[in-house]
Amino acid sequence: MTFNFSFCRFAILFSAGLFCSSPYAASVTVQVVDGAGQPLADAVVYVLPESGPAFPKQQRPIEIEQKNRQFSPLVTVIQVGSAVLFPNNDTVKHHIYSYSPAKIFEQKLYSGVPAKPVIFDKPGVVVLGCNIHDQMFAYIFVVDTPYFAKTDATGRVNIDVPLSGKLHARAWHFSLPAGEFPDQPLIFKNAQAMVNFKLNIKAPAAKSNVKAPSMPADY
Ligand SMILES: [Cu+2]
Repeated sequence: MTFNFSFCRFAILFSAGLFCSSPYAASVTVQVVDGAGQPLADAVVYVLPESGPAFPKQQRPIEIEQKNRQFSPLVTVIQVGSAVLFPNNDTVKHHIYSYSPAKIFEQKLYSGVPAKPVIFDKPGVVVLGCNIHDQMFAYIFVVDTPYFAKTDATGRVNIDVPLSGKLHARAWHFSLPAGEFPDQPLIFKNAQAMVNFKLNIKAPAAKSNVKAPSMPADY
């Protein structure tokens, strides 16, 4: 009896030790679909604390290339404060810019890899364009959390998160009406949470149907 009790206590302590030594304690599974219930690719999902201090920053090197007169990838999600490099891997020059309030910048006519990355210091949606090629556009979604993911064709993502206080998840897609960031609280059971987002999008917008941003005359 004593042995069993001790063993049991040991097992609990051992598991607790493993649990605590992991940087992540819980996992969130998210399914994103469009208005017709079809899996939605290129949706961004991110997890935020409901109150209290923001999550710490995790810096990761980010690149958005220009290739075949397109930006790649179309959608990039980054944490506030991240540095993004925009290498031009085409033989033609590009002049890239954003006039989105979250980040106004331009990199004038250049080829190759710019010496300096661009720092994105405010959360929000940044729409990239090219002053030479109107068909070029891309989205950078800047979030104030290191816990984010982008859906693939299955519309499904897993995000590992620390289990600290109340958390909620948000979703975003470039075809959503401006300013819409659907939000849901996360309810954990055995360190697992599942959330479904049905976004207010009639059908995933074909890339060619999305209008490229144009540079305003007073920019
Ligand atoms: Cu261009």
